[in-house]
Amino acid sequence: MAGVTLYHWEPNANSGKPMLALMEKGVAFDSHYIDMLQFDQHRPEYLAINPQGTIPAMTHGARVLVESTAIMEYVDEEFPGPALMPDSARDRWRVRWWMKFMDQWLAPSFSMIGWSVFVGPMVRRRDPAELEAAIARIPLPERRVSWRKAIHGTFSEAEMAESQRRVARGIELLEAELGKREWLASDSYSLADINGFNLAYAIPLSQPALSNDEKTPNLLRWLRAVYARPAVKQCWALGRTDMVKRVAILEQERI
Ligand SMILES: N[C@@H](CCC(=O)N[C@@H](CS)C(=O)NCC(=O)O)C(=O)O
Repeated sequence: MAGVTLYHWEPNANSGKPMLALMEKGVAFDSHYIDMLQFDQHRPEYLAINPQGTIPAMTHGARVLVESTAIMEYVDEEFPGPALMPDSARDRWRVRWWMKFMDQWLAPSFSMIGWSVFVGPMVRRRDPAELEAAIARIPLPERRVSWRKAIHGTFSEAEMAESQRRVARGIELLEAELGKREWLASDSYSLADINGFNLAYAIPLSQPALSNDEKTPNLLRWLRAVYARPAVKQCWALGRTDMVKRVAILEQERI
């Protein structure tokens, strides 16, 4: 059988999606940790796999796959193991609706806050000339802009306010949806839950005024239920940064 190699950073956002999907399916894979904070994703060895210089990427035999959500769908269809898409067309539509909403509208706002609160401060202390050289090696021009803003702390107030607005709205929508059923998009655990958890696992810690057991009981119930899954524990155990270790908040009985 052709081997699977996953190039990923932490179990967080886009990298965590295929990591967790593979683990839920029980697919063995070679894990290549790409240290985003050391700009490994822009080194020639990795650009030979994904010329865009973004993570994650997966190889399956001679196939090279990029785009985290599309990789998850590939993993679900290509390998045996528990189905991660529901049976009915309506529920599959709902899974895809949520994944599109998160990937396109909500995740970029979480990501801007994450870059400004964690990623920027983690790399900012380094030698400015070294950082400029690292930025110059980034293949996508729009990513050069984001990295500069993260490093220099120059996301505008309006940009940050819009991100915070979207995060608040996202929390409301998740809470309402999770009041309707056990899992996010259907009565069975699906790719929408994997996608959503990667975005939302630290919400009670990062947005304590908006999300806690009193204000968002359904969201908290769901976060704890996802975190209780063996594959999720196995996946988050691979986390190396303090950012990802925030998942431990879900071990508290009351938040
Ligand atoms: N749409 C892509 C986005 C990938 C992406 O932006 N990944 C981030 C990490 S979550 C990244 O590579 N950031 C590092 C960089 O842009 O240099 C996907 O879903 O795979």
